[in-house]
Amino acid sequence: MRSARALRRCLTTTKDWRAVAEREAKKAGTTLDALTSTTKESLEIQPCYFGADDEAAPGVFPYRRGAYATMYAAKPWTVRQYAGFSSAEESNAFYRNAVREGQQGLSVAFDLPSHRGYDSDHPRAQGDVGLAGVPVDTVEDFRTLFDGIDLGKMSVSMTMNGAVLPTLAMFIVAAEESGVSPERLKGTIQNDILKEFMVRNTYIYPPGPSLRATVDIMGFCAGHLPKFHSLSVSGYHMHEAGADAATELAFTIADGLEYVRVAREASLDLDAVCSRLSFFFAMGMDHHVEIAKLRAARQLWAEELKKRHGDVLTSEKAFVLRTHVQTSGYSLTAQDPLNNVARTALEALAAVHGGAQSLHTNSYDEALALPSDGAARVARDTQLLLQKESGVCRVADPWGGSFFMEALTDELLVKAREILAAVDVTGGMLEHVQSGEAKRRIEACAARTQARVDSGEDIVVGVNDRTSSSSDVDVRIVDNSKALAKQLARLQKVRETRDSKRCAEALDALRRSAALERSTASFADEDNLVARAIECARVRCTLGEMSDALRDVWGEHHALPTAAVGSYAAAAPDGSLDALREECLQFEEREGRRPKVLIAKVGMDGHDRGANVVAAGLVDLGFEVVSGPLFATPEEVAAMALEHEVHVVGVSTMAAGHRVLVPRVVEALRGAPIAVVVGGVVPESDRAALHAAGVAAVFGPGSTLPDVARVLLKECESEREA
Ligand code: 2CP
Repeated sequence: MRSARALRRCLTTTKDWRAVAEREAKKAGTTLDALTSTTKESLEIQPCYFGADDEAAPGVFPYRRGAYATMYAAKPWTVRQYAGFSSAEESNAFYRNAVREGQQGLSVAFDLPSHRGYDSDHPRAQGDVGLAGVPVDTVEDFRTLFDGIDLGKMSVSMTMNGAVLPTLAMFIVAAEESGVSPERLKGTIQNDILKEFMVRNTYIYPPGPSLRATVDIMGFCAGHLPKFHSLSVSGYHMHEAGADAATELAFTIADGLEYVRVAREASLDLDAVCSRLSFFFAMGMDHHVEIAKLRAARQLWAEELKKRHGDVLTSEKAFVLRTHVQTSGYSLTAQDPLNNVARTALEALAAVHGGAQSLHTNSYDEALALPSDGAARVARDTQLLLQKESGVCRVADPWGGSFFMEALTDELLVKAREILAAVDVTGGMLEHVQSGEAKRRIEACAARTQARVDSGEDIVVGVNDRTSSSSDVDVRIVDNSKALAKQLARLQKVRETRDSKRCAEALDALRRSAALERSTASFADEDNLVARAIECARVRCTLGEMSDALRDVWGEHHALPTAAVGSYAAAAPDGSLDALREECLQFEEREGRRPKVLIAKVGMDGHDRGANVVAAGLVDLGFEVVSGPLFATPEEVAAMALEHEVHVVGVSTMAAGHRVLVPRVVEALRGAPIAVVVGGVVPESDRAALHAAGVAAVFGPGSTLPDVARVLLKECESEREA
């Protein structure tokens, strides 16, 4: 029976909820009463349900049940598909069409050279321009990208971390030149550099100065762009790199807390900063765990923020974790790709039941190539049918009060708090990242997961539960040469028509401000790095020039490859690796050395989960493995292979650069007794050309480590005999 105290609390909460819900309904242009809906059966559905003893309510601290009291009943989540490819013109046409067909927010994917701060005419950029996103060199590219789109109305998310200062500056200037002042801009910049050092790898500068750029952006946005989210604290990439839900949850919240800590140290207005912090999580296939993850994330964030900064935070909005969600790319399979439609729908449903504010649904062909138009349409429509056909928008937190879901949420909270406490012990997330501890934990998770899939303990339908499958779908092939020619011509024109003296002065000022020892984070500070980058963008300095100016002062970050040696073998069933280990031993006895492989990343593609898992697993089997650095040129890869006298080079490629870059690796090794194999996202239609260029084998997503190892051993053997 309920105690009088519990009843009082319950009533208090419901009253709190009602007040917030009425406010929200008014903001959404309706009334709370109007949010009660009726089914075909004349059943009445209220916007929220409460248990008798239930203290928790959506829209009320600690927000476990939702960021908003009325959730989707008053305003559905934003359908926000991440896209960008080839050129600003083509991406603009794609966006305009998507908006016409029901997309509600934009999310820009930049190409890899832009991420790493290279103009499209930089020698290192060749092979990657316009492939995994749109190239942006100057303000003119931004003007073209958003042509015909009202930036005062449309919210725009930009996934950028490395070259974040030039990108934000060029966006602001392009908007100004189209008549939209900064205070009207709505949207988000990812600007989450900590996770780049852990998993995503599109950093440019060392952690210290990178974090300084982050804080200057937080400060600048808090003062000048009040509707714009200055940071999207991202767990997504941790999930994709193999982190389990508790690790993704804890590390993401820890990253967020680190940003708030440095913002406080810089004396920024914490209410303004926290009210426009946003988050970004992945949704994988473990349905209930993923729903619980978002519920736990909101509660953990609100409670930790209160504990650490409750003495200065006064705005309610500051405590609310609002999040974008993307369905998992890692869960998609190259085998039977149409099955991915079902996977994505299930993951999207988890995001919605978990209470996401904004959602990207992946295309079914993404394990094969960049999304085709048809696959992108199915992905977007998956969200539209959830919003418009399924009835999921009627009620907030439909899982609230479920014995199972509440217990799962509590258990995840306990696990995440344990991880958070361990991070605190090491001195916070910056320390945890710099020591490599965070990356090691995620890589160990990834190796264990791979071993469970390879052994069949975890089933992936179409991959390890049957012997035959198909990958027969048409995929998008971006013609890099056309995109490059167009881009280079526009860049050249800007360089020829601008005032070079003013450019040099603006770049000097940027350099001087970057060299200052003191904080420049305040929006009122003329040395604020966003303000300086805006001056550069106005006079048409390029993204590469601004990035180079900062490189001059801050230097570059070079990560050492890591491999979670032992994790794969520890998770593999007893005895399952014995035969392969024996073959490696026999090779060593014959040759006097172990089979030796260079695992290489080439071009601007920083996705290293697969490369790291393979490298660590091969060591567990008895190979000698050299892990190459990220972002190597084909010629650097070849030189490293020769220097280390490997038998085989395994090139890992995830971002479509393989068509140009891999043949260059083969060419640079011509005449040497070294085979080249490729692993990653390689469309079926590209395989023949790779084989014709001299590639010995191609491994797509879903290849098991033992299968890869067997082929590598064979190649080591034939190179030895050659
Ligand atoms: C929302 N609103 C409501 C309600 N719900 N008003 C009344 N009743 C409700 N029930 C209001 C909000 O208060 C807000 O107004 C406005 O509607 C918009 O809502 P929101 O919740 O702020 O949604 P949003 O504008 O879509 O913003 C969502 C996020 C934002 C998460 C806060 O940061 C975002 O869109 N992030 C997207 C990040 C992204 O696209 N990342 C791409 C990653 P006010 O503004 O007046 O308060 S690409 C990934 C790849 C893989 C990569 O990284 O490599």
